[in-house]
Amino acid sequence: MSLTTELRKQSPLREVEGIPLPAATVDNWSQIQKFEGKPDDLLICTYPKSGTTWIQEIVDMIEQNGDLEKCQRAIIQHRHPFIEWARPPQPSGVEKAKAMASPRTLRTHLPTQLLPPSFWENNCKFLYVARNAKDCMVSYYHFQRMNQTLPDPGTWEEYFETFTSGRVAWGPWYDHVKGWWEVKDRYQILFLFYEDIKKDPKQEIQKVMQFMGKNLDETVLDSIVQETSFEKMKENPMTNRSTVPRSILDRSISPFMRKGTVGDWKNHFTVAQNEMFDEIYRKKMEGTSINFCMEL
Ligand code: PPS
Repeated sequence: MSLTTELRKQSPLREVEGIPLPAATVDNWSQIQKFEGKPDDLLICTYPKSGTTWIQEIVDMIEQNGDLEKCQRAIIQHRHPFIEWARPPQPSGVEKAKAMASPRTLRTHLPTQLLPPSFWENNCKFLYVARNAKDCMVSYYHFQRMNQTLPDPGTWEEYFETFTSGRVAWGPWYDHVKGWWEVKDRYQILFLFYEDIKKDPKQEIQKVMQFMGKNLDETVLDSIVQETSFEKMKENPMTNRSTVPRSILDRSISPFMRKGTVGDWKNHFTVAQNEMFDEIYRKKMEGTSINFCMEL
């Protein structure tokens, strides 16, 4: 059996309250639930493939006052502990977060109902980035093709069904986005859209800066806009995942920094799939005021 097949077999998804999660995360679940958020934590929250890496780099550039060299201190996965991440014998996300000095910036893909309760109790700051469901699906499909620790996505037609029915790691897109949208006015939550950052990065980066309580001048902001562009981050070994072994992320199948655009779904969805998805989406998202931009 090849290493790739071996990895995919070893890493089935298991469920917590009906949400599929990587098996190692489920094995570590009691530690994750007991995790102690601190009042000065900033938690970056996203559904997978919604621009997590992008907002992490933006946040770190703001934190480091635009000093790119300081952001090069470590690969992005190591700068902000991923709280539910576990791959023994490596230290888990919880262990890394506990070892980190405050103020901490952490990241998660968890839906609201699975978040460790202390984050709510301590009124931490949450930065949520949402991306339209169709582009998320396309991005996740290519990621599952290249990520040997996630289930093989099969054909695009098969994946369309898998994603649409929410049988992917971290569960259905609809409930994730709705869950965070519904609590956004009750907690310290800055809710951003991938499409808005793409359209007007400076304006959105300014919102992040204000939310973080920072005040950077125009030239610094301009350089953050430049350094966090897709083109720059694709070439940056600290953000493009090129240091991850190919047995885990196989870049010969698809790059991690793939296209970074709004509307790539049009190159994947058939007319019939689009109609079917719109109908399911309408039902799943009924009653919510959230609006997505599907193309720029
Ligand atoms: S993960 O695995 O869940 O952490 O992935 P995540 O970082 O959330 O999402 C990856 C997608 O975000 C795109 N990306 C960017 N788009 C625009 N600008 C910048 N700077 C940027 N950085 C990352 C990345 O290319 C993935 O999207 P796709 O559509 O697959 O290209």
